[in-house]
Amino acid sequence: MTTHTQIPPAKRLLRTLNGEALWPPPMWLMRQAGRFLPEFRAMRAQADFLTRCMTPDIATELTLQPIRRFGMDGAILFSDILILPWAMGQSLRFVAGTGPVLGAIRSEQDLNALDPARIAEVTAPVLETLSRLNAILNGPDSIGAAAPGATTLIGFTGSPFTVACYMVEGKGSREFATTRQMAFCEPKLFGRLMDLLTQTTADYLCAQIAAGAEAVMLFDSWAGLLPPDEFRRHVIAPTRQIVQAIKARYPHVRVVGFPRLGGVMIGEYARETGVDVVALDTGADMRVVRDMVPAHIGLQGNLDPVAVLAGGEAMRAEALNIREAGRGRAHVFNLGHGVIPETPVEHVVDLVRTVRETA
Ligand code: 1CP
Repeated sequence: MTTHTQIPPAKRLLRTLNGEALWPPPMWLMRQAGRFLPEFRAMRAQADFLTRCMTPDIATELTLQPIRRFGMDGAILFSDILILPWAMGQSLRFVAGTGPVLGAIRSEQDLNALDPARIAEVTAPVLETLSRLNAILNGPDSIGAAAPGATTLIGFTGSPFTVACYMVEGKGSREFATTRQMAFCEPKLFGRLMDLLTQTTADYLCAQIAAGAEAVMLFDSWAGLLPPDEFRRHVIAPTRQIVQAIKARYPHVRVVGFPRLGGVMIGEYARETGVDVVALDTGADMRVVRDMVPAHIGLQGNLDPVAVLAGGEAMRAEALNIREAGRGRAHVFNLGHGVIPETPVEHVVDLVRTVRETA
């Protein structure tokens, strides 16, 4: 266990991930590096999405944009959960208006064509981006609104189940029925895919930590599609394996898990996976969840992104309500899902001011 004295006092997010209950809570927003920022949209024309992820100059700049503007406590790497399957050789394109399109994995043959040995080489630019970001964020200079050394660098991947959803379906979906049917009807094939993802995800997160990520987050955006036993098999078990693999090598590094739409399974997820912080989706009532999650585990979340789109008094009231619900706990203020692209920047400015006001 890392003692708190090793963490610079200014790194409020990292202190919270290590279990301290700070007031006001540190904050960052899922998808904070994104289309709602004019400076992000200005850089979109320069290169397509994958190129932006794979070019350290661009990915570093895009990661820092929300830090400069808002002084967020966390900087999340500009990347995507689908970089990992792409790095193993699965075809991937991002189509404007449609989202990601992948060459779907449906057979042993498709699975055998993936090559995990490529990951280290293909993701080298991502790791380079992380090491540059670590040097900048921990360097002597302020980053716009953020004081020197105050921002925590967050690496991430998708969780195996959520990444498998995109790999099998070949695109986004509301139900991921093809994927879940494969899990039921072809458990061997699906199990092999899940094992491959569990191993490569753990390795990739360890590589991100070695490169400079100060904490990591596992996005399981589609966890809530699964019935309880499948949730245990495809969400809890692989997450536990990944957390164990990380902790075996980096015992001090904190892991945030986001079992989106996990509902009543959140308590079991918190107790069984070993994550240090559970990120809550919009529908999870923090006043209920705080009693389901053991007290030593932190909470992250969970303002409705639509409240930030709406702005004004309704947003401020709901933000303060959530801040209050986390009082006395290690709580990272965040949204319940990503920032909506149409969100006015001034609403985010107002949100940051509201969460940080002391009362
Ligand atoms: O510019 C563009 O049009 C590309 C849009 C975009 C961006 C900015 C995509 C495509 N991904 C990202 C960045 C991204 N994705 C980050 C970066 C850091 C940040 O948060 O600011 C992160 C953490 C993600 C994670 C991600 N990608 C998730 C998990 C979180 C969530 O939103 O549930 C998922 C499901 C994806 C897949 C993905 N990538 C992109 C899109 C549009 C999608 C969703 C596809 C779908 O299901 O319809």
